[in-house]
Amino acid sequence: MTLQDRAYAIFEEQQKNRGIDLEHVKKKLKTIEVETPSWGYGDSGTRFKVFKAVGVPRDPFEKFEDAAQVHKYTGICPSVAIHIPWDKVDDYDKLKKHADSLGVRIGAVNPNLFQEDEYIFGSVTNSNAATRRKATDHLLECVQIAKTVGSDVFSLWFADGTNYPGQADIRKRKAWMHEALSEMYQAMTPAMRMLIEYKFFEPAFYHTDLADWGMAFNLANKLGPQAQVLVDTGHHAQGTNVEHIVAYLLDEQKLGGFHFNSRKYADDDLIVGSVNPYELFLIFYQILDAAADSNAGIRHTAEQIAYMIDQSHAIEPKIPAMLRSVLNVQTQYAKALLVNFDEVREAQERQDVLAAENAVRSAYEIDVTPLLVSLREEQGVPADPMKAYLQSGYGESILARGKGGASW
Ligand code: PSV
Ligand code: MN
Ligand code: MN
Repeated sequence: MTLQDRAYAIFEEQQKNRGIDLEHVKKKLKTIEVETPSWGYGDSGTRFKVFKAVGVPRDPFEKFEDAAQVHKYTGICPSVAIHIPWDKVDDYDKLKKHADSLGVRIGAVNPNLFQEDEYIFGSVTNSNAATRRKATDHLLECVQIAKTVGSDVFSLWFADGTNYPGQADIRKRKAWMHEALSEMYQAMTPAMRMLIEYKFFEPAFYHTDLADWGMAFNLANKLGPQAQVLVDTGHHAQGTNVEHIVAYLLDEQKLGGFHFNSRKYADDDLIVGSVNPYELFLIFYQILDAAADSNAGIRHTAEQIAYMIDQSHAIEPKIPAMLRSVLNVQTQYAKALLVNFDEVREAQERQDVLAAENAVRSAYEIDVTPLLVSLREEQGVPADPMKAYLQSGYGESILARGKGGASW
């Protein structure tokens, strides 16, 4: 018996004693998929400078090659989000085939409405009708691209907002946002979903057109069932109870997906789980709770969640940083699966505050290494994905690409 076999046998017995069936836990762990973003493999930086690294992909095809490495070593990242026009290619079918050949697929399509001079005062909310038309046409172009590459998810984030009181008509902009998204909604196939992201500030500092989950939720409700809210974990004010938002949106069957990342102060881009792993655990606790709801619609919403990473690393080597992120997500998901929900509910019914809190927290405190190693053995991926990647030589081989790769 190897050390791991012994560790797993003890782990299994401990969990059995806690009332947890590890076969069920493993089954759930085998179904989670975490999408990585194409822009996470390119050069990145801050508002002040884009740092140029050696070995960064020079085009979307190479971004997919790097993303395929993350899938190869973790087994849970079979899709890659694209950002248009950052990932604009002449032949999307060729990109799709390239992804297929690497064992991955194209995931969410992210329209980019913040990089052109014309969008300085907004894109779909610009008071200039021609600019709004151009922005809306870009959304429609993205629907066409999604049809070509076989993707059925859109992640929509708008940099639209204003910097000063009186700068623009907030209510008109609200109507224009709705108008543009309605046009896009109409163009979608029935299988497609539009995930609407919100962010409370930056780049606008006075008002942001979609500033919080309530605005995204209201808009999604008006648009229809194929529109849902995307929770980017980095887009909240300090102290926001993100897991509460998650539970609320799940209950309303309007939670569409996540952009995972961490932040200590303002926006995003720190490795998910690096700053507050307990928050990530508590998000999964809410999701798993909803996944067992008696309401089939809520269960379905929980099952359909698109888990995506939204990080572009500036000071870290990009592929290992993405591996770290994915592994952090998997670890917290595994821990949340160890919550004994009956125990929580019984304590809630008794209004035993400490027992209820303990039932949740105690799962978080468990070291899930033996479980994950056993899972990876079953999935045919390395027990230590990070170590295996670092020893693979891939990181060295891509240095031949030189400097000057794609940004974001
Ligand atoms: C900007 O805040 C941002 O990080 C949003 O979260 C988007 O999802 C992402 O960029 C890609 O456009
Ligand atoms: Mn995001
Ligand atoms: Mn962001």
